[in-house]
Amino acid sequence: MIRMFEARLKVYSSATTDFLRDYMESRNDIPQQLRSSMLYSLMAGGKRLRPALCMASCEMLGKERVNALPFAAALEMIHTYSLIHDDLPAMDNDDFRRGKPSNHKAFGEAMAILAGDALLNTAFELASFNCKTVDDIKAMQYLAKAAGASGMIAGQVMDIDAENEVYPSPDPSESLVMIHEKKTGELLTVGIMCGAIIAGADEQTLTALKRFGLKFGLLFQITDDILDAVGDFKSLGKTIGKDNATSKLTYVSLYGVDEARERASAIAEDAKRTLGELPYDTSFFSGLMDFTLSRTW
Ligand code: GRG
Repeated sequence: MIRMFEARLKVYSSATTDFLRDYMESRNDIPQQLRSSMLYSLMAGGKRLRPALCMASCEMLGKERVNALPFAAALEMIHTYSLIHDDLPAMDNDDFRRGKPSNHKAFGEAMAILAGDALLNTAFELASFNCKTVDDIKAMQYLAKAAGASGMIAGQVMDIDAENEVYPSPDPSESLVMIHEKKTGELLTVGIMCGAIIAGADEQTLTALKRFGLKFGLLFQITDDILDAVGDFKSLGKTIGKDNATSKLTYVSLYGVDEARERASAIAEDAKRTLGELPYDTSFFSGLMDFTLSRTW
């Protein structure tokens, strides 16, 4: 299952990288230094998971992945913007990302802020100019909401509050789920939903995909917490051990590595059960669960 998943991830990843490179090369209206800074982070590697989820759900519902490709690339632009801003000294203050100096280390803080802003806006230019159907417009609305002030950015705000021990719930485990769902889960989930929307999914399918996506988002962030504790810089391409150094509330700080792993496995099983409700070939997404549980990057 993992091999099949990895082979398909590679196909989606190359399609995304080629599309992003061609698109950015065509945008010679963007000032050269800004375009270099945007391209630096877009081309620094990364798993391309969000675009893969989008194209895979589009294919799962029977439409060719090319229909979801501009949208998938837009998702990767938004994700890349979030990483650039997350690494800034005012946020997580990270010097490395995707195995390279983070954007502000390579281009300076001002250009990194602007490259993030530009990627966010360019994502919506790209997605909106490729809207051909009412479903495409619906997908864009979902994307704007998930990435926005009540979605991923709200999650980042909760995360910053948590550093000052201000939590969204008196129950730490509930707080963790709330922060993870917003900060990480929303964008991953909307990737899955948008591919399906573009392929004409009905509301029942979208509801099931949303439930699956949020479970997957939580699983993904738990494994991110575990990798921060036991992963290595070479595989991950970013500084590790930061959560412990900053006494951050994570699955590892709350439960320890072993229990965090057990919880991750239980969530993966639960997410697979949700997939079982869908009358489609969900093998890519079951493979995603196994890949996430054993991932090292
Ligand atoms: C608006 C100023 C301003 C900042 C926004 C929204 C935001 C900052 C940050 C988003 C929060 C964030 C970065 C969440 C982390 C999610 C996560 C686990 C990222 C790593 O994703 P991977 O492993 O990365 O898919 P690759 O490099 O493989 O793409």
